[in-house]
Amino acid sequence: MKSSGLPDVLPDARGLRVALVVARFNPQITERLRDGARAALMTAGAAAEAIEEFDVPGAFEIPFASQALASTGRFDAVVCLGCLIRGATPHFEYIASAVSHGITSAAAETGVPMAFGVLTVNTEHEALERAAPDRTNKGWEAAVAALEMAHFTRRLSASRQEQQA
Ligand code: DLZ
Repeated sequence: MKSSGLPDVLPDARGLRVALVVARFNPQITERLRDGARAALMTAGAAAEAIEEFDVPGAFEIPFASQALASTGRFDAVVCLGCLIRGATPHFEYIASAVSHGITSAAAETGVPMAFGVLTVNTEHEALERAAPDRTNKGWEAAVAALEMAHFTRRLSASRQEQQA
């Protein structure tokens, strides 16, 4: 049994517009998550110009930026990328909780799927393990989840339109 929950086949990213929201805190990790997310989207067929990247200071700012971007109507999905390290972050629990709840609310309020690519780890070593340059990279995984949910949202909206026709 796989632990990632990812589909066996990469969802098709052609025609989808995706925002990457990347926290600058712990950049040695978040840049790798960003690279992983980009690699997944490009491998899935996304056009380079369909991927837009937005940096924010830290993970705490991710929900606000994601909601603002989703509200523009320009994106089919948002990939949220950040890194919280317990040992180095005294109020780790508060930030982690605010970020996860904030992203959940932002997606629910806008109707735009948002993938959670925010690492919550004990050490930098654990973070590096989750940011390897391969398909185990959590940025890659978040991007694939975002694509899958973008398709889900499109299917749902198409079936609603059919019912109304
Ligand atoms: C302040 C802070 C701390 C202590 N640790 C982290 C962290 O591990 N990861 C992260 O992304 N951001 C951290 N921040 C910054 C907050 O997310 C936020 O940017 C600031 O509190 C300003 O609102």
